[in-house]
Amino acid sequence: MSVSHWGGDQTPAYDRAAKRVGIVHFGLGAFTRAHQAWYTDRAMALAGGDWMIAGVSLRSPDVGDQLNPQDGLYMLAEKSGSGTRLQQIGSVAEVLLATRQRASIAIMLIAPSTHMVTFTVTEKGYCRRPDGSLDLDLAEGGFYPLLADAFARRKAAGIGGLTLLSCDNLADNGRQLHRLITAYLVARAPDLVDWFHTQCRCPNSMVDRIVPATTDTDRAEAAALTGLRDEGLVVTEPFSQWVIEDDFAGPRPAWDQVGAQIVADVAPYEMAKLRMLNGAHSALAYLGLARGYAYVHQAVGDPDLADLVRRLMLDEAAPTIPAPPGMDLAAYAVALLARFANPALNHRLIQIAMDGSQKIPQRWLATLAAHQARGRACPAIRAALAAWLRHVRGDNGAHWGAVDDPMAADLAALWAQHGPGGIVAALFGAGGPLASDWTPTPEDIAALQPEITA
Ligand code: CS2
Repeated sequence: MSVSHWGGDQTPAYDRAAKRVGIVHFGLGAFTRAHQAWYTDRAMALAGGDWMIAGVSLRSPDVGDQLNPQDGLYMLAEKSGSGTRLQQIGSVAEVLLATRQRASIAIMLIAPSTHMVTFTVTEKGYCRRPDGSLDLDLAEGGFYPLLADAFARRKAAGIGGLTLLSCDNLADNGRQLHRLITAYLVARAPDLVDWFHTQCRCPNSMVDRIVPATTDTDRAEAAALTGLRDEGLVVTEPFSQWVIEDDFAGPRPAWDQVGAQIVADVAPYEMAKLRMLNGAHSALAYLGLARGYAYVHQAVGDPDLADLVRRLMLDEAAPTIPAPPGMDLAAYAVALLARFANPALNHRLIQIAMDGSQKIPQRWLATLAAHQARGRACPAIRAALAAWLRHVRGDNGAHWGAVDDPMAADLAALWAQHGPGGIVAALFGAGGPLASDWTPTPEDIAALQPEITA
């Protein structure tokens, strides 16, 4: 195995102490450390700028406990079959905890040098009700009040607006963020709505890098290679992609000089990524767990499942997607299968299976709806949907533990009430919590029936 060590030549090529925070990031988990922080680190090394990132954790002190004692520094391990490449990332300044450090967060958010607020709070972090509207009660415990407070102070002090960049796997993530913040302000601070609309921007973005949760084994391996114990270590694949809509309220890091694509329209990239990569991922998760696999590379190594996700991507998802400029969707599917097969990542299926109720609308239901409009069925997605229904019934629980989903209790109650004969209509039919543009037809229900009755 080849290893590039963490060493002198890998330390940040800029003076961290002299740089100011330019970005406040909500949800500085492993994904952002392997993605946005890595782009920002290289952008500062190449083109300069005050773009240090201050992370905000809303509830858990864990990330701050890992990174603050290390002065925000951590290692990124890119792993593939041919070896591990370790780099040190220097773009994180510190991590603040919302429940304890509200005043410091406010100072960060209103600093004139802060130009961007970025988000990886996961699908459920946007506090949407099943119908997509903002749940105001939940929103009070999320990022919304912190933003409203910052807007009020920036407005009063005549400081410019912010670029608010969602980096979560939601369809139209920027538009959704804009709509949800607007809803919060209308309810709680209507005098800020105009300021927000005129001073701030919420570009859409598509983010892509596979980042499994770091394990103690990963930390021990890295320590053996470097001689340094790194609590903030993140593990990822060599591939990464970031496509951002060219719609900023002010300056931004030179992300485009280090591989990010700044484009007029993100939608085709986002549809391809959500429906093909994430759609296949979720299918592998539920079908793979049911077959006793633990990792993505094992599931995609099963010829039946490989065939199923190939069909899901090429026959079902791809025809619903306008080809993104310069991207060939058939080649994209081949590349995705190779990424899933990466034997060094140990990407847990149970990690992907989490929060299915929040994920499947943009991953599967949008594709189902597009085909339904043309009178076509999607057998691969249907099989995946049946596997998800069995998963949330608790079929994998003996081995994998309780269902991890904000709707777990509602899903269990619906299963208990409706049973296999009624669950599909109860969930996806009119008025159901996952009702969407796709309405299951009697044929869909009949096709799903045998698989969920088992
Ligand atoms: C995965 C994603 O956990 C999941 O739901 O599908 O985190 C996936 O690995 C990333 O979106 C890849 O960019």
